[in-house]
Amino acid sequence: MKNSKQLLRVFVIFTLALILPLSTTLTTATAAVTQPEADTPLKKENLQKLSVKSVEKLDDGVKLDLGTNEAYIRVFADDLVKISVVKKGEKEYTSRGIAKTEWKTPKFSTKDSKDRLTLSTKELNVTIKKTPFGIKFTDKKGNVINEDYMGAGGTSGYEDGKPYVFKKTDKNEDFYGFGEQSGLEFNKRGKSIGHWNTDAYSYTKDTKYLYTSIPFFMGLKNEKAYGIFFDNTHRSYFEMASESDDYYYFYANGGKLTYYFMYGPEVSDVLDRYTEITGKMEMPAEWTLGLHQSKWGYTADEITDVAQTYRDKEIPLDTMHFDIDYMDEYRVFTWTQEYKDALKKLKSMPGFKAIAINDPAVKQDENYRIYQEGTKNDFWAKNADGTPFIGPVWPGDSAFPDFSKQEVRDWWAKNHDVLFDEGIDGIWNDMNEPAVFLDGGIYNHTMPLDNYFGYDDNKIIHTEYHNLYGHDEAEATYDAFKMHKPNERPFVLTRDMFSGTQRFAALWTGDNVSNWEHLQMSIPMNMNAGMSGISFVGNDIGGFASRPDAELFARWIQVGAFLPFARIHYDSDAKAAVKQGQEPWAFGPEVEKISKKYIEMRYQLLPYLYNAFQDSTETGKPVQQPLVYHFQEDPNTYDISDQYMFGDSMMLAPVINEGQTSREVYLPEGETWVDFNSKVEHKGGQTITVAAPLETMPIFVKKNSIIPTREVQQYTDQNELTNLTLDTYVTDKSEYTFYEDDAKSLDYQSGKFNETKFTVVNKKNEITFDQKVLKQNFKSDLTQYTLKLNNVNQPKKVQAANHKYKAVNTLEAVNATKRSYFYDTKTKTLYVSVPVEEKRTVKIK
Ligand code: MIG
Repeated sequence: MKNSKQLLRVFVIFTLALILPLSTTLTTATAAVTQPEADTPLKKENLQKLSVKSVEKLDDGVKLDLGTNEAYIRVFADDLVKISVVKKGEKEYTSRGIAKTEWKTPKFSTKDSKDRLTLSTKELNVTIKKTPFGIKFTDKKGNVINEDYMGAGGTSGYEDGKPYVFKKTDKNEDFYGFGEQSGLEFNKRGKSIGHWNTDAYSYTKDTKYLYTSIPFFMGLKNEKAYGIFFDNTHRSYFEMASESDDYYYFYANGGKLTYYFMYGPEVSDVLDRYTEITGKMEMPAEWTLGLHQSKWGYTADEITDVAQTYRDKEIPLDTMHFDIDYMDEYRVFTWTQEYKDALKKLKSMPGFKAIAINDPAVKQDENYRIYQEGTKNDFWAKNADGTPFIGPVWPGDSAFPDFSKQEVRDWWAKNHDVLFDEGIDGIWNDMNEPAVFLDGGIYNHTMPLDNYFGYDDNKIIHTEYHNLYGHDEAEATYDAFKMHKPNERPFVLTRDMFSGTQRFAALWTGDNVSNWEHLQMSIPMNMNAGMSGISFVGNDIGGFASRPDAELFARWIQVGAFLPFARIHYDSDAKAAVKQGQEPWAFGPEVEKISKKYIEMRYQLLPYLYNAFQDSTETGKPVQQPLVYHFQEDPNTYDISDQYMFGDSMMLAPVINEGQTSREVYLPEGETWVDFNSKVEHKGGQTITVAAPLETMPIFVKKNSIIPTREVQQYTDQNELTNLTLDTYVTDKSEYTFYEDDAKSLDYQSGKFNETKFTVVNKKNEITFDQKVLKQNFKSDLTQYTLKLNNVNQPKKVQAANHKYKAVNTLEAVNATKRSYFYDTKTKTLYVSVPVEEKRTVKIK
């Protein structure tokens, strides 16, 4: 044993010696992407041939005797069933990704015949074919939503310990979801997808294993959607009609066969259910929706200088990030004095928040408190022989906390006072795959597969735990806020996720690259994250590895300003071939102006963005939405990878190709679309070409929308929100329910929020505006709504009951004059200032 440890040590040192110089001298373009060991294909000739021997009725479903195995089919809701196939006598399984385990079983009936057994709810029939065993889901009209594939020899079961399921594929069936995935296509039909959380520095469109594992997807056929969540934390594989057009299948390297089947038919219903099972995100603090700036390797002075430059140039910014440079030789939960001072200085400047990175690896150093405590308390992940696993990461040889243990999570949470006490507002969890700087052999950039977590009498082998490591670290970090900042909304940013991590953390998509392909890839990647319950997602703006040129940065900041999570972040200078900053002003005055314009737009749209997040907390709706989320009746939207909805009303069609100054845009059917820049209106159901010079990103607003906006601020809570502008595009009727709370505390959870519904109706010769208070439990500072009506004719009069509104000549005058209006003849825009207390209908004739 001693020998092997020594060997390991030699290996570690040797490998470190190899890796460290390489990573600092190689340019990013030539560095190979780390990937795990080779895939382990399913042996299709060895599939189990199961059949139902007998049926036992349960309160919430049925238990089937399959001979060597048993199946449980549990009805959790009219459109939700949990399927488990286990070895005889084994229990069903629920991973730590699951948020809800108690379901109120709805009424259902069972019909048992010789060949089949059918469970029926109000929305779904689940028919089980007995020989061979197979499951079919149909709607109440008898349409097949999804069914097991019988042609492979076995539909579901185990092959050499690998749980698998085969499903029939319809020729019209498309697939979305799977969390963070590489590739330029949004639609994942035809793809081989794998889940094994991997530190994939400088990945490409063809890299199979990225940082997260979200074994959930949605199938869409004949305009109807269903979802399947394979609740298995082992390395998993999804062959989505990649081998044959007739079937798809999924399997894992171990664990149990457990999946949840949910029926829409709306895409939005599926996502709502999936995020009910795995948890919805909580309301983010508003400051987290502002712009973030970050670089690996900012000196202490640079952090405050960059922040000050933002203010000097009047480019809005909320947050500076502290990368690993702030720690004392990369010891977690420590500081070097100069960065501590920089933080203090930053926090004394108006409106700045700070986020600190935190890595899981704890430096092996007998004189370091965290290492001492973890060692004394047996808190580390272990080698197969029971000794603590030690592997090199940034601090050198390190131990890895075993986050599967509650006591370790509590301890980890507790130590965050070291960061919070100095003024840190949010935590950024990196390297939590967990990444280890040992490649090849038994390592593949992480721990050996036979490492274990948990307790000696209840071991969780690394193969099972790997994909959950970051999830549990995120929970521990989330708990740190509960412990130290009990009435603040936590902000955890993580690189690693499993299904359900969205309830603790936001996701950034790791070490992307400053090239056009990555800008392109970021869009389908975020849309699929959104289709997997991860609404709070963003990519390093400008790209992390390597450096962008001016044009790429300009295009990237246009996209970046509308990311759910908007952070500019870039790699240390040591790894870049050229000296190039990635602050908005680093590319000269033209790009600075473009950056400022789009960042200001984000800040103007803050009420709209904040409300989109609020929506997500209730429905799981993405913030960056694929078109199919809204337009599933329009098959032209199914494969669109370069356009998306930002919230419910704005469609973005960014330019993502070098040298391009115009582009084609598909306008979904059934709507009228207003070009946000020119105000020209277009009918939906057609593709148009729009001009897009470098300073312009094409944006379209769906007609019959209201977009709440506000004044530009330098940071999100610079001013009280007193005047809300309702940017309105109305053909016949626009409605919007505006949510408002204190934007930072947890008081909203006890009902301290307001909801006001605005209705704008456009009749023949009259436009009316109504506001209706739905909920009022928060002390708002709002005094005025500025109703901004786009593309309307000049009114003769504006009146609410006996209040006559006064015509004024400028926008400033509208804002300064109670009950007034201004018509801009040039742009055909009408501004009406409506006091919040106006309870009568405002009539515009
Ligand atoms: O091994 O902390 O993805 O955002 O700047 C690299 C340094 C470690 C990887 C993260 C990146 C971060 C960097 N980290």
